[in-house]
Amino acid sequence: MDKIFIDKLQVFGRHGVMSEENTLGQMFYISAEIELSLKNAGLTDDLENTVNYSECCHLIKDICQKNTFKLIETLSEKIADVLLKQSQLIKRVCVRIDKPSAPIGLPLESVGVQIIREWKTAYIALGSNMGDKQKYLDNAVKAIDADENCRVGRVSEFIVTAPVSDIPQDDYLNGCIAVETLYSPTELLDMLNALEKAADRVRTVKWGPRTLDLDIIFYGDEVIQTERLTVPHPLMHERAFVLEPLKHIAPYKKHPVFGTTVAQMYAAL
Ligand code: A4P
Ligand code: MG
Repeated sequence: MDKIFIDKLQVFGRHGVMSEENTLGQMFYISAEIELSLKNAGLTDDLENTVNYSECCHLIKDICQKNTFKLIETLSEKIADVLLKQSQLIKRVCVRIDKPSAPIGLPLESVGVQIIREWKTAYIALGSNMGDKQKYLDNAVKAIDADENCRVGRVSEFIVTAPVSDIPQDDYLNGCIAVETLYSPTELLDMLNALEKAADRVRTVKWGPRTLDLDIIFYGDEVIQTERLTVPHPLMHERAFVLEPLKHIAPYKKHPVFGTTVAQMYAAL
């Protein structure tokens, strides 16, 4: 990927765990690599098609000067977050902070941190079979898009499906969306669970009727198995109500474990 880089921007700041660091302050050297495609800008010679590095430098300077953090980890996290939200063109940033005057009492050139943060693509399956189903799904898509750490991309058609369950219940309305997100998988799950809760979802029986169900189908190409979360969703490949709408928006997306595409999984059902 192409990059814009800022090398060792010098900013005076008051970050540190020691109280004298917060009062006296010291110099921080901040570097950033901002990944985006520069081709369009190169072909058109138009600043609109790239990111203004001067603005980025001033943003970094402001974050460093207007806050006092104990940790340069926090400072780097804030800088990465602001840069990633600065333009839709930015996919990934690497932020490095050098603190050569850190009060360590040993001869060294510099200490510091370096972090890489990026927009990840997640696919989320939506389902509802109670109340105004269309409204529950529409509101969920709107709420996800309104979250500053998410950008909704493609939205599938919503389709009516027969319930897959031993419990008699109404037909479902199902859909899938692609979301660019800065959340980690568990943060994304927390956000989705909060939206389910806000939609008056009550968990009584597994696979029972629900106002709103939001499942993470894929998160990039990550394979995750924790107590709270399994990604890819363990039953997605067996479920037409997931695969059919997912095929509308991502037919060639590959399952990171099976290696088959969404279209192939759907055809195999
Ligand atoms: N959890 C683990 N992995 C994930 C993940 N990838 N995404 C955990 C979201 N949550 C995940 O989920 C229970 C717990 O699973 C969560 O608290 C989370 O920590 P839940 O939403 O309360 O339970 P659920 O939805 O009943 O279970 P599950 O396994 O998500 O089932 P499905 O696949 O959602 O099935 N028929 C039709 N036609 N359409 C439907 O949408 N949905 C279901 C539920 C059954 N039949 C259906 C439909
Ligand atoms: Mg669920």
